[in-house]
This record gives sequence, structure tokens and C-alpha cells, in this order.
Amino acid sequence: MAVTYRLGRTAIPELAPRNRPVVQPGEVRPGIVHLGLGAFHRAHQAVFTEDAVAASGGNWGIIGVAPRSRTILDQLRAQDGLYSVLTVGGGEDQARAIGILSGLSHAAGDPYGVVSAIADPNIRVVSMTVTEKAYRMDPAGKLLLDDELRAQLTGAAPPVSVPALLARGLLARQQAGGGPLTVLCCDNLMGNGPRIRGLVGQALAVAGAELPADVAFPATMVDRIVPATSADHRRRAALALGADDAVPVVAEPFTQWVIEDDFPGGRPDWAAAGAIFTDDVTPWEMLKLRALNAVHSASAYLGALAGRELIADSLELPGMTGMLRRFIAEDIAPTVTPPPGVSAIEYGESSLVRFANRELGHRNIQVAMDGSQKLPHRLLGTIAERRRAGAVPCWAALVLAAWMRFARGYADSGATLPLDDPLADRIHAVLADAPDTPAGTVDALLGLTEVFPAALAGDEVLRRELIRWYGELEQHGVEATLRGLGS
Ligand code: CS2
Repeated sequence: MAVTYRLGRTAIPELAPRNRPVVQPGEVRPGIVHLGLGAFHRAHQAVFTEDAVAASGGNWGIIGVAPRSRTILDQLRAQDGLYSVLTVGGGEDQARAIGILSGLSHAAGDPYGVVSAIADPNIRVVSMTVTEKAYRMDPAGKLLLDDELRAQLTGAAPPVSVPALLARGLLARQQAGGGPLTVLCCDNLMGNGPRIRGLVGQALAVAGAELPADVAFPATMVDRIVPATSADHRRRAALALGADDAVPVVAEPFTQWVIEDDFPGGRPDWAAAGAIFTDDVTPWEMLKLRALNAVHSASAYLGALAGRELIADSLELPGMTGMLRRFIAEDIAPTVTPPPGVSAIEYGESSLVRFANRELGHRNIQVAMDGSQKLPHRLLGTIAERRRAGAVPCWAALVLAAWMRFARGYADSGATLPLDDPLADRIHAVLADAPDTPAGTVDALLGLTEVFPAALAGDEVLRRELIRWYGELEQHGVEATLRGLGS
């Protein structure tokens, strides 16, 4: 069947009922400002919110804020804010259009518009998916203040960064009597709620103000694998949807959202859409970061070094799943206290099944990016805790050594690997000054105080383990190293 429609308001009646949005564009007024219009938000929180509004009502439309690039805004505007979510790997492709975006805004082009939106009393939730680096904080949660950020915070420059948008937005809201608000960080940071509360508090202090008492920062755990959309996904989305969509997002069937229930200004009925509310998200987020995200990174670095393109390809390397299982059982599981009724080992094993979803086309290079920002949250806690317990987390050390090899920039074949990381310049500089040997590389990278806490950087047992693995990887390559592990 030829696809003739372009997704937009007028195409809705032409779609099959199962493909139509359950909230029509413009049907509900905005109640949420969301910073970060990337694929993850559109396949996760936006879908939960659309389903919550469809089930229980409420003016919980989302104003989507694109931080830098305005391309996505123009594309969404051309489709009346509509886009589709293509679910792959669960049998037949499924596509549904989502209509919950009720406003679109551009932080770089109109930062004061975003500040006013945050100040608007109709807005009761400000959520974010901006990735680790956008918060401009070190692994301990300290705001990385430079002159430019200081100027943004004090009002001398437009507030285009995330800390400045939040701080200036909250100040404007307080001055306007905007009322209670929840700031909800949906990024993969350990203790994301309290961490962002601390960050915003520091940002407000620079602006000469304090955190308003009526703003809550609950922690939350978000989970759905949402890779970059490929041309093939776009084609499949059009077929499954019955209309062309310039900006579909692709996702696995699995989705999960666990949230601390602290919403003084109210919230959508996300529970009606399947979200779990809890008093303490810590067990969930620790389990997810350590037994899913760290294992994802392991697959990405080892697979990229072995010249494999996709996460699903990495899992097929002989010895890989055996090694990942031991990583989960021997290093990770002893460090997490999972939520009641959940086994850390089973959870980790189920992550492996999800990673094997080849339809996602998830590229190793995508998961490998920003390692300096991701590893402190997903891997270094496991290592630190095992070391404190007197154990040697050998698999976790292998993963860290693989990141170090990746940072050197060459695959086992000698092909170059891109280091897409906010600390790339710094990493290149320390490596350029260090001997290109296992010890030289390990010592140079462990010296990155932005990444490694002093206790890990000065841990001689860990250092030796890293040098050993780095040497193995350098000498034999990933494939032979994995094969040599036995089962
Ligand atoms: C991935 C995550 O890119 C990455 O670092 O580990 O984006 C992962 O796909 C999600 O957190 C799954 O919920």
C-alpha cells in the first residue's frame, strides 16, 4: 500500500484507529515544561503522559524545549507537534502517533521564553532529559562554574544552559507567585532528584537566592532503550503508521518508570499509564544503573574495540554473554539491594535479552559516547564498593580497561574510534603526555580528577588489575580475550 499522507492534524482521520494519538494536538493545555526533546523523552515520559491524560484527564500537555538545535522544532511544528513511536522487536512493528506536545520552544534562541514558561502558574512540573553533561557538575554533584555560567546565573547573560534555565526559571516563578512545582530529572544519574536539588541550590546561591520551599525534586528511574532513528526505522514507521513522519522515534517494547511521589503542584495520573510510585527510588535506580546501564557500556566498549557495529552484534561475540553474566553475578549483584521481590541477577540477565534486540539497530558508538560522564554513575560505584569490601571486581575492571582502550582511539583492527565526550580534549591531552603503554595509559586516565574519586585513583590493586586487562586487550584483542575466559 502506498503511503500518501504526511503526519499532521489533518492526517489523523486517515490513520487506522490503533495508530491514532489518544490525545489530540492542542486538546489539553500545557502543565509540564520538558527540557530536552530527544528521542528518549518522546518514547518514554511523553507516552506515559499521553496515556495518563487519556485515562484520567487533566491539563498536562507538554511544552517541549529543544536546548540547542532547532531542527527538531521545525520538523515537529510542520506536523502540528505530532510524531510517532515505532516499537520494534516484539513481533510485528507497531506505530502510534503521540499528540501530547502542546508547545514547542527553543532554549538557545529564546531562553527568556523558557524562563517565562517555567514561571507560569499553569505549569506544575518541569522535567528534563538533557544527558549527564548538560548539568555541568562533577561526579560529586558540584556545579562546574565558569565565567560564562556565572554570567548566566546572575542575569548578565541569557540563561541558555540547563542550570541557568532552572535557576532563573525558579526565581522568575517565585517573583510571579507561580506556586508549587516539581523539578523531575529523568537522566541516568545516581540520586538524580537530590543531586539536581543540590545543583539548583548552588546555582541559585550564585544568583544570590535560595531554593524556594515549594519546589520538590523527587528522584526517578526511567528505562526504555531508545536508539537513534535510522532511515530504515523511518521507512518502517511510515509503513506501520500509514503516514510519513519526518521524526519518528524507535523503541523496544519494554518500558518502565519508577517515581517518588512528591508533586506539591499535582501531577498526571502516570500510575494509570503503568508508572510505579514509591517512597524511595534508590533501590531501583541503583539496580538499573549498575545492572543495566553498566552492562550496556561493557557491551559497547568491548564490541566497538572488536569492530562490531551494533550492541546486538557485541552480544554475539563468543564469550561475551558469559563474561557479562559473571560481571553481573560476581561484581554487580553484591553491591545492590534490589527492590523487594526483584533479583539483581535475573534483572541483569533480562537486560541481556533486551540488548539482543537486533531490530533496534542500537550502535555501540552511541552507547559508548560520554563515557567520562556516564561511568561514574553506572560503573565506578560498583568498583568502589567491591574494593571497600576487600574484593577485586575483576569484570568491572575489564570494562573500565576497555573504556581506556577506547579512549586511546583505536579498535583492535587499527581502525580509528571516535571519542565523543565532553572531556575529549582533556583526555587527548593527558594521553598525549603519557607513554602509550598499559601502565602509562591507565595512570594518565586514573589521574582525571573529574572522573575518578581519589580513593579509586590511588587504589594500587585496582590499578594493577586495570593494567593487566589493558595489556591483555592490547596484546590479544577483545575476541581472543573473551574466548580465553572460558565459561
Ligand atoms: C544507554 C542508555 O546510551 C546509554 O548510555 O545505556 O541510554 C540506555 O539505553 C537507557 O538508559 C535504557 O533505559
